[in-house]
Formats: sequence, structure tokens, C-alpha cells
Amino acid sequence: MTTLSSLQSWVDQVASHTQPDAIHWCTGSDAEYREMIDTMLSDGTLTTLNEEQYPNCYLHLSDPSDVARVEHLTFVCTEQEEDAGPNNHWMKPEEGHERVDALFAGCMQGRTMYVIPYCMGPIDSPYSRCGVEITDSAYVVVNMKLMTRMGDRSLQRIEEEGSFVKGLHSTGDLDPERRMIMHFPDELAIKSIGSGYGGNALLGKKCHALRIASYQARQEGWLAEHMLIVGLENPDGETHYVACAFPSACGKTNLAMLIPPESLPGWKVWTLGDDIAWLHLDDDGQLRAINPESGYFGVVPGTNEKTNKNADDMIKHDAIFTNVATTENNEPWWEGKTDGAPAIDWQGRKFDAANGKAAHPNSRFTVAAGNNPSYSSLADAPEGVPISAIVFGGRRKELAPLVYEAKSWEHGVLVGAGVASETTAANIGEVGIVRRDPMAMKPFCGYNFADYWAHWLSFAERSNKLPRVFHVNWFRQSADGDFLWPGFGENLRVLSWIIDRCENRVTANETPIGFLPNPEDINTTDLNISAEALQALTSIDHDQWRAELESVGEYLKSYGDRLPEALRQQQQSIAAELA
Ligand code: OXD
Ligand code: MN
Repeated sequence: MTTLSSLQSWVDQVASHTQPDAIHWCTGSDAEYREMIDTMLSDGTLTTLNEEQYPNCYLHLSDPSDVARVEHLTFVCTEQEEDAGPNNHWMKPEEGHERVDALFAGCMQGRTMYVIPYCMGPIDSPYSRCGVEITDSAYVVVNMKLMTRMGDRSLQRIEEEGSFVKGLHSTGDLDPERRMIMHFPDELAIKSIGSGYGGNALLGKKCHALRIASYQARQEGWLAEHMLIVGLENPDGETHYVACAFPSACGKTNLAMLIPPESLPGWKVWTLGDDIAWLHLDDDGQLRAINPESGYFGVVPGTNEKTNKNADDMIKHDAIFTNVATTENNEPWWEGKTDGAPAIDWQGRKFDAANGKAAHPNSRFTVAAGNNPSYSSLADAPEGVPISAIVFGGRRKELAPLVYEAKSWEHGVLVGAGVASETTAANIGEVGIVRRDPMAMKPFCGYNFADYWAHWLSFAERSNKLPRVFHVNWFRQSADGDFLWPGFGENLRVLSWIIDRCENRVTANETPIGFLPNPEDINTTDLNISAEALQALTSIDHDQWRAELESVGEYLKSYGDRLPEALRQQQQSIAAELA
């Protein structure tokens, strides 16, 4: 129940359409979380994991057809198709509502409808935005409890503000033919049916905090981005905050929780967020970031004490695992785990390597951010943190050097627009295909990319102290397929160069694509990197880059007349320099 009539009448209307047996308004209390877990343990939605090794940890095995985002079933519904742009699947709002409402009719019969008021961002931050998710999934409720600030305090803010994003979700019958993830940005509304998977069902995350928020951010003059936020404290106690955009499953969580290598003594790393950043200019023109989320929904495979010790520690208690395998003694297991062996696979079958991987490649953990040993309490600061650098990156075997710096903000927008990466298991579809993923927002930008780039460019008119922009590539390989750079904690060496550049402490090598490090300025102490590998990581192949600029030009052309002239000019002048 609520005093806000627009919220009450929407809940009533949804209830009469979906016909649940009961309605539960979520308070967000720990007792409520416990009750929901118990209900799911008794109906088999969850099972308990080894209570000694993994206290308060649970396992959910989803329907095998429902293990990732579904970009082909995700729509942005705007009156004009061009407003959604070639980067989105589009439907007219009337048609979108009609199609999806038909699937919602009576879909909650025999189920409880949960009403989840939530706040994306610190409860008292002017940069935060609220929403209400209605769902028939208890799994969604407990995940939202770990991932967002939800319940009574959020409801209070919603009642005070009077506005909120309306998210309606039902797992429906999980039939992929009857699955749709619909966004109505002009109505600040989302309707998602037929999937219980995080990115499709935890509506605060991709649907609200990226697709709807990016649309709203353009109207209100800020940015909603697919970026981690991390604080890097050097041995002198100076902390810089950087925001990094990488496509899904390319190591954002690992970078956000990085542990400094022994050869960089005295450094500390603080996690603010691992997936989404909302960026605002403050009154002084400083770009500041908040993380709208308060928990992590991370990819499990590959996590171990070497790749991400913080994550490995934080998922040892109070975590929910989805689609991992289990060992004989009922501990969770995944590819890349350094102890134990799988006994039961992610589909609940006795493990047999002939059936494929034991854990699904997109299996996930959900934990509250406070579990993370490197959690920064500034993640709760209403004013957010000042951003010194924006870093784009992708998974590229060749072409992109280890790191380079854009020559200006406008050039940085082109660098972001040109991001390309190999596709991963985070979406249902082919894995390993290189595709353009501008600003790592291809699946998440709620409007036409051409307008989005114009919005990015407009920040240069509003501030003369914007962060510097960089591009990194941790995934460069030799002709034999070996990684040239060790990655993980060692990436701090690259971040420290980035900070040195921001502080004008090092010179760099100017090339047509941007400033590359002088090889001696990348600290490689104790790394077994050959001079040739370092040379390959810090130089460019002009022929490959000419082809790349041509391909970026072709890609930008597909946005037609809406493409901002300044972006076209950036592409042309770099192409001309390379020629
Ligand atoms: C995620 C994704 O889950 O990007 O964060 O798919
Ligand atoms: Mn993501």
C-alpha cells in the first residue's frame, strides 16, 4: 500500500490484468529476505550450498533456455523509428504494449505479485533515480535486495518525488517464443516477460539504469554508462577515480576489484562499481560519478584467488549462485576454480565432460557490494566521486595497442564510438565474433547512437575540465595465440600510466590514433615480457589502422544524416593522417 495514488492505481491495474493470488509490498528488511529464501528452498527454486564453506549461499539453476540477455527480443518503443536508431530493435509503442500486454493477461494466476520500490544510487543523492518493479519472481526480489537499495526507504523517496520508472516483469511460461523485453522511454516504463535471467528480469539494472536512464540522461544533461568506477590510491595517498567501459564479460568486475601486484607496493584500489556509472557535471564543471547499483551480478567462470581474490572472498558467504556446477560436498564449482571437481553440472545432471562445461559460461554470482573487501564507502556518497579519466576497451586479438590516449574530448568520443569487441556468452547468440560496440553500450543505449554521440560531444561546450579519454586492450595476442599482456592485477601498471598522463607527469609518443606510451614508461618490473612483445603493445600497424578507420567510417555512415559532423570530421582527419 502507498499514499502515492499514481503508484497505487498502477499496481491495482497490473493486478487486475495479471490476476495474482496475492500482492506483497516489499519492505527490504532482512527478515523479508530470509522468508523469501525459505520459500524458495521449500519450492525448489533454490538449494542450499555447503553451509560450512559457503554460509548463507544458495544455488539457482535456471531453465536451460534462459541463461543470458536476449538482444534479439529486446525492443525500444518510440513513436519514430529513427529515435530508437539502427542500434535498437524498434516497435511503435501502441504495438509494443498490445503485443506484450497480451502475454501478461492472467500470467500471475496462482502466483504472488511482489511490488519492489527501489532507488538507483544513494538514497539521498540528487543524482539517484527511483523505480518500482512489479514481478512474480521471488528470485528477482532477493536479487534486487542484494543489487539495489530497495524497500521502505525507497518507497518514501518515491512518495516524496511522485515520479518513478514503472517496471513490470513476469517469468511467464519461460517459452523463448513468448519472451519480450520492452522499453517505453517516453513513458519511463519497462515490460519484460518470459525470462528470469538477471539482465532481462532485474529491471533496475540494464533496463532502467542503462536503457531508460540513457534516454532520460540525454534530456536532463547527464550520462548513463556501462562503466565500472574504481579509485586508485598511489603510495603518496593521492586517489584518482576512473570510469571504464568494456563490453559484457570482458573483465569489468576484475578490474574494479583489482589487487595491486607485489611489484607496485603501497598502491590501494577501491571499488565504487563494477558495471554502471551515472555521470554528472557539477557546478564547477567537474564530471562526477555515482554507481546506481549496490551489489554485483558477476560472471563466475574464471574467478579464483589469482584472477580476482576480492571476488573469490566475497562470494564465500551471503551470495546467490546461478547456473554453476556443484562438487561432491555441495560446494559451488566453475571452470577456472582452483580446487574441487564438478559432480553435478549446471543443468542438475551428473557431470560428464561430453555434455560440455560443468558451469554455464555465463553463470553468475549475486552479492551485496558490502561483501567486497575493496568496497569504497564513497559508493554511498550522495555527491559521487570526481572522475579523472574515462577508459574504453574491448576484447581484440590484434590491432589495438595496450593503451592510448585520445587527443581531445571530441577525439575521445570517436575512440568510444569505434569500440569493437568479440561477442561473449552474456548474450544469447554467437560468441567470439568481432562487432562494433560503441562505448560498450550497443545492447544498452536506449536511443539512436548518432544522438547519443552528439550528446557526448555537447559536454565539451559545458566544461573545460573534462576527464582525459583513453583506450586499453588487455587481450592482444601473438601470432601463436598467446596473450601479450598478463592482465588482471598487472593492469594497474597501465592505469598508473593513465594517471601519470592525467597529471602531466610523463610524455608520450604522438601517433595519428592518439598518444601511445613510450615503452619505458610502462612499468614491467618482474613481468616476463619480451622487448618485442612490449614493442607490439606500444606501437601501431599503419596498414591495419587505415583499414580500421575505413571500417569505422563505414559504420558511422550507417547513421546517415543524424551523425554529428564533428564525429565525421574526427574520423576523416585521422584517416587522412594515416594515409
Ligand atoms: C551484465 C552484462 O550482466 O553486461 O553486466 O551482460
Ligand atoms: Mn554489464
